[in-house]
Amino acid sequence: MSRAKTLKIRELIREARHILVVSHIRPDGDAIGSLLGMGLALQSVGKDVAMALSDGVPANFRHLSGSDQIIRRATGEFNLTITVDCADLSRAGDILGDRTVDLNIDHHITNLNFGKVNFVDANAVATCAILAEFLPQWGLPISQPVAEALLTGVVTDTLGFRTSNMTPKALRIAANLMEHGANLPELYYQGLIQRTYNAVRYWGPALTNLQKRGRLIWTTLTREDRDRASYPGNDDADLNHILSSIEGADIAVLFVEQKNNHIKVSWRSQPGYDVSKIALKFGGGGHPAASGADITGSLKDVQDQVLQASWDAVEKKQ
Ligand SMILES: [Mn+2]
Repeated sequence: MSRAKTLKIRELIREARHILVVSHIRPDGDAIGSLLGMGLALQSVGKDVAMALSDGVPANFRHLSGSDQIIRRATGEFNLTITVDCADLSRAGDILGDRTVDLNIDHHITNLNFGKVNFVDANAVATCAILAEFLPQWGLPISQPVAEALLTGVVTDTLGFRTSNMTPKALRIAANLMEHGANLPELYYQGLIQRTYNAVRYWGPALTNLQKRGRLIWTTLTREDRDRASYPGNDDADLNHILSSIEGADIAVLFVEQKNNHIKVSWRSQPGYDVSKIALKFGGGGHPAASGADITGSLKDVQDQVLQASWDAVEKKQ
């Protein structure tokens, strides 16, 4: 990043008094970590900071200090508006309203550069990794709570340092955050390993009914499964991580039944496939290795169509 941009950001921060920091809907560890890392660092130099997430903080990140300050709606006037980990404005939900974004900090290659100043590094493993590297240069210290927030984002976005974009630099950044007091084993456990009893019970029927045809595997999570397990969300409770660990499965498809005749479908694939192309056919999108779509129709119809398209992709490769 250029020296001029670093100085510009330093100046923006120095001159602002009331600052709004925002991250994305359906927040993950990097969204919450970068929001808290930026927000708490700004507070520590005397700024008046509002940290906002349209969907609030999920239960599994409420151990992070400062998470109780995160609000869902931003009211009042701000001199500086910052987004973190948002590739486009719609990702912020309805928080921004007609506010313009002064500073856009992100690591998504698809970032639309919607800020007045854009600090986007697609080689960074997480937005938290960018902050860990640059906060000190912007005049913001890395306290222990800031280090804990940032390490959470680095650990979760890399699935525990094992995504294909991992670099020696990312490990050095993590080591530096540990030196600032972040407890890696604890944050790793809370961000990636720990699950609720109900979430694992919810997986039960889907694992029992797991199906396989050649190198394609699939299963379904129904509304009834959720009710029986008293699982509060409408997502897959990370069952995808288990499906993508199965040997010999090139493409894994998971159907999650929703209300009103909607089925959430997600694909995970081994290298050499691009499941975003399949997702795109059904109005969805994503990455080559991980994609999703929200499809209207009965479970049976959606399964028939999606499995046919997914089977075609597996067969084409063979
Ligand atoms: Mn991220």
